[in-house]
Amino acid sequence: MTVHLVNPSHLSFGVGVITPRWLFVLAGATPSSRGRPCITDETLEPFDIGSVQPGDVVGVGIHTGNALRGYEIGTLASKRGATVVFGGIHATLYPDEAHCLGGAHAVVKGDGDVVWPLVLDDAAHGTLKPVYEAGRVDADRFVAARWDLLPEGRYMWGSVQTVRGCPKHCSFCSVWRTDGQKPRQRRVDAVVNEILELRRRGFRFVALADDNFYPVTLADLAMAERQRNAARLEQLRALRVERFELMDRLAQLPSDMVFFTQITMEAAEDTAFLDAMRRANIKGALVGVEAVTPEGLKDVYKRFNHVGETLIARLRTFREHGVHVLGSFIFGLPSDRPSTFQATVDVANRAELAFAQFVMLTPYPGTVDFEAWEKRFGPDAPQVGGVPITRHWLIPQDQRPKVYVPHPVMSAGEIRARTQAVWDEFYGLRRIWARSRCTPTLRARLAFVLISKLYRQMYANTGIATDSARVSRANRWARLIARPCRRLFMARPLPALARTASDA
Ligand code: B12
Ligand code: SF4
Repeated sequence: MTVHLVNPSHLSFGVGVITPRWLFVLAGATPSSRGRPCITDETLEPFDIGSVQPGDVVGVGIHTGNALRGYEIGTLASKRGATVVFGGIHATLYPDEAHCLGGAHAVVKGDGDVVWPLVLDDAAHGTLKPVYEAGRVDADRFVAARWDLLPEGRYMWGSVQTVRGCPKHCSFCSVWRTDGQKPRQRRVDAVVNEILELRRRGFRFVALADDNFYPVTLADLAMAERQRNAARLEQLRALRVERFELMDRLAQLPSDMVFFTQITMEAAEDTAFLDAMRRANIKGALVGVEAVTPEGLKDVYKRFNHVGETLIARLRTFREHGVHVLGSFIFGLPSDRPSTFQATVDVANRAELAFAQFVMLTPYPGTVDFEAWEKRFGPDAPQVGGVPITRHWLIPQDQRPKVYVPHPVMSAGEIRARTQAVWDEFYGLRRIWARSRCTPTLRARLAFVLISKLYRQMYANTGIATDSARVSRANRWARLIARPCRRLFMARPLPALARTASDA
């Protein structure tokens, strides 16, 4: 019995930016008695269905965007006599879909770390259950990724998770509902060991694939103090101390390491935290700015963010403390107006962001926005090829409309065109070249330019463009520049690096 693990994608670029972590974690959770798992990441190349034999187990992990391709793989694998198991956020939210459309024999809801060996046992004994309620696993039971199974020369960044869950409750995000609002922080040693293993293999760029790297804010601490809630205060302080411990350990790793993470803007008020990030070589962070107006922030339940000059000052604080920002903005919020687009790109430029992404408000399942959007249609949602658009992920890729929350004054077409224009302006060559000054050498500046262009092609054109010629042009472009880009990220492997910093 061979265990196959497949990350579905309808587009393959040959080279991937970030390692899809779940593949290597599930491989780590596969007992050695089940042999060496075969890993396929279809963002590199399509899955070879011919490699599946009767009696094999095929594990497919899906998020909403790749669910349909996942169902295609599951159905084909099932026809070849394999046992098919689905997992991932989308399967957690819609387990029945995987059964009806994906040939699933079983679906794992929640974290796969602990339940996976059990599923494989049940598959071997013919006692598989249709659904496994795996829930949220405690941080000390998170399984380490098996980086020894990484295909050679394919990825630019490794990915290591340090915390799951986020205490916030943004309306467009499902994380706080699925991963929970209680931060589950991994042991420092476990995190460091994985990073060391990646560095040994020549990875010096590592994404800390966390929902929110800053789960305890100064405001949280102040509130617990005001409420004289000693137990809560102690708990929050312990979490904060652990964050600093982790960053102290990261600071002791080889000095060429570069980390990137996701964080809320509140971290700008905590300069001790930012300084620890800088020492730890966490050189960049995605910050969810989302909106530049108070109304927009209210729309997304993110009133803890700032607007106006304070917003610009907060974003600059990151940079002043050595953390470059990838600002994330959402367009299409009910309060957005045509003028919001230029106002947003002006903020992005004035705040001296290194990178920015401009996404259109998309109703993702499991979010507050999705529920409201689905409810508006009731049973009469418009259909494409017999599929209601409230199940847009089931519409074949070439006919799938880009679904966005309807807007009171702008059509989806107008929002899309204005969003593209913002990408074009922010990623114009002259602007990128000016931004590249944030890097120390000419070589690094050239790398910055190449990466900016790659990011723009991979993200904007394949993500928000509806014109298929533009999408396939962007795909070809991305394929072309992805390989030379990858080389810029790699370092000399250090096979002799000690196992943990404390072994050194
Ligand atoms: C890191 C990350 C990224 C990174 C890296 C992606 C990569 N290559 O891995 C980047 C920044 C590139 C990214 C991009 C995007 N992301 Co993202 N990302 C994440 C994040 C924060 C962590 C994912 C991760 O690595 N987790 C660690 C692994 C170990 O956990 P896991 O994937 O959940 O897997 C566990 C279980 O789900 C389960 N499991 C998973 N698969 C399987 C399979 C089987 C067989 C079994 C048994 C179990 C199982 O077991 C695993 C171990 O416990 C998640 C948030 C989250 N909490 O999931 C969002 C998240 C997955 N992203 C999301 C989105 C929307 C996107 C984008 C579409 C954003 C955008 N607007 O463009 C793009 C799409 C990219 C793409 N085409 O894949 C959404 C997905 C929502 C949805 N319903 O699909 C999430 C949930 C965040 C959110 N705000 O809601 N993302
Ligand atoms: S968008 Fe970010 S801050 Fe908001 S709930 Fe999701 S992970 Fe947390």
